[in-house]
Amino acid sequence: MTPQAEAHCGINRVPLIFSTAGESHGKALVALVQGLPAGLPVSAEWVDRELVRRMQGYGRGARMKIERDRVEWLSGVRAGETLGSPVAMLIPNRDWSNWEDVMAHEAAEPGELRRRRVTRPRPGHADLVGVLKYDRVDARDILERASARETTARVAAGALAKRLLDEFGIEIGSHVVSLGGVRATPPAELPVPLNDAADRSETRVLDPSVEAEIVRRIDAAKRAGDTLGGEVEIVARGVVVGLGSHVSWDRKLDGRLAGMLMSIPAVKAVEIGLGVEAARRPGSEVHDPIDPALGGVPAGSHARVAGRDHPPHGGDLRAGFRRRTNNAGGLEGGITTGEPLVIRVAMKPISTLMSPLPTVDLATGRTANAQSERSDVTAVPAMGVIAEAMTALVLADAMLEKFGGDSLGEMRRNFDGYVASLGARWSALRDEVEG
Ligand code: EPS
Repeated sequence: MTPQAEAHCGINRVPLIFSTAGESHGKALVALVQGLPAGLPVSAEWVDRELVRRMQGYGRGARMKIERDRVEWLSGVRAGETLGSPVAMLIPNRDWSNWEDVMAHEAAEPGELRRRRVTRPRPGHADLVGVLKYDRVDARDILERASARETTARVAAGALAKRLLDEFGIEIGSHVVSLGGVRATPPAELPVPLNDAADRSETRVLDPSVEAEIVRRIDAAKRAGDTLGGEVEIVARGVVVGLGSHVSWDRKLDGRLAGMLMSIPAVKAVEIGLGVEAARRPGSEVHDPIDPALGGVPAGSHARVAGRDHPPHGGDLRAGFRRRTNNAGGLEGGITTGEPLVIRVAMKPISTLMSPLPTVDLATGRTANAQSERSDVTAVPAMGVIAEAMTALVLADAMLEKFGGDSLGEMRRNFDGYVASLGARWSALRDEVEG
């Protein structure tokens, strides 16, 4: 839910709301998405493709061999199109059959729940703070929901947001820029579509020269019972100028993106454009000169999505008001510039260590080694897929905020009208210069 989702004069004015439910070893995960326009073509195949991408990556644990994440529609879709009503999706947990007794919703004997109790909280996980806050004796009551398994439902919701953005020529992709301390050097011009290239590698780096070293470090961390973090870059191309707003703090798109991305489990930092480096350089080396000589670029020319050769709409996303560089990462004043959005997200190493760190045993009060649950050595490649989903949800929300519409057709008319007006403004300026 976006910040402006709060009651507005008693009227719910939120464009896009999404929520998730489900425990890691519960029966299923659920994603609920409200606010999509009617008439958006959707398919389970489209959602499943994203779910499968989230399960990939070198360094994942045994759970990913058990699951075959697939979505089941519960509501809001008919004959392959959204109805404008809430879309509910279910993703069953195959592992549930191994956990039915431990995770039983009701227990004839409370003792049944004593199996697989977690009393030695893992430093870095929500275990200890969760049991203190929620007054539980078993940290399983916390970790089942804190588990990154929940991100499956986020990716399902994000897939619908991506589908909407795809209609407007927006392509969102990601690639790993560092893992386990090994830094990749991606090509200066990123491939289009980005994910076709990144998904070819099981580390999702766009630099073959470092792949073997990353794999070596993951293998070494596994042997040592350790875990690894890393950074991912998310790029959204084909975004029109003017999403988000400077008028109120809660409508600034950079704040909305950072908040949503920071909510991904284990994410500790988000950078936009130059990010932290911008703080170290003078303004003349940071801000992007605006250059009318660069002229206009047809909408959709950055994005060749869903196999389409032609953008689904005409016009100019930036109306010629282009920048020579993109240090701003596509955002000025909390508003999109029409240049690609470029965001980097940093993930700490997963907090379940097979060679565990010291902790307190909540049953005895004594020092003990933290509990080791089955987990991943690293999930940085998967985090990129999750970050794409979160970015898509923010952008879809911002598109709906600007262009509204109960149906996709109405939204498209509003969008086309805006893009045409940008183009007309640019043409009038050119006439002035030339005539
Ligand atoms: C995950 C499922 C989990 C973990 C991982 C992500 O499955 P299980 O706990 O059964 O092994 O592999 O969760 C965590 C990293 C965590 O810290 O909780 C998934 O589906 O992504």
